[in-house]
Amino acid sequence: MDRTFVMVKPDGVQRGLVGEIVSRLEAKGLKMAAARLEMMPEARVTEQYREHLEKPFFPTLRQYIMSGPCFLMVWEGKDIVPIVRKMVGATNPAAAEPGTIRGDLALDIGRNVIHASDSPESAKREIGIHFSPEELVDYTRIDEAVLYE
Ligand code: D4T
Repeated sequence: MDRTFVMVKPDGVQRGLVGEIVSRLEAKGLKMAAARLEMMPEARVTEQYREHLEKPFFPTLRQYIMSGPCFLMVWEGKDIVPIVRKMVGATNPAAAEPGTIRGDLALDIGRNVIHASDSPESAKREIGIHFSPEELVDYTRIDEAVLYE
């Protein structure tokens, strides 16, 4: 099974969207492997967004991510990285298709509710930043036998 890192950002937590987002991923048939609500420390914000450190929007992005609690998760499923990116929708909610999380639940690129890893390599890196191996729970979902061919 493949894994991805998903995070409900502070605007999503404050707006009470954690349940809606978890529901969509669960209903798809994906399996939650870890979850934690926390104020993300600056060192991990910097590590998470290291490709954006020099971008003009980085200081406001860091401030936004540290403005309140985030809900961090690891999810599992076959080909999960592109599947979850599709469910999340375009970075700018104004361009995100209806039916996607950002298309349905967000308006502004600087308040786009959710993060999901963009490649299997990023997923591995991001899971390693935020979770220790012992925090990843290994179990079988009762419907796995009917979810996959
Ligand atoms: P994240 O990483 O938050 O899931 O978003 P994406 O993977 O969809 O998009 P990204 O890495 O290009 O952007 C990271 C993060 O920065 C914010 N952002 C981005 C912003 O505030 N202004 C901008 O112009 C861009 C490009 C939104 C997401």
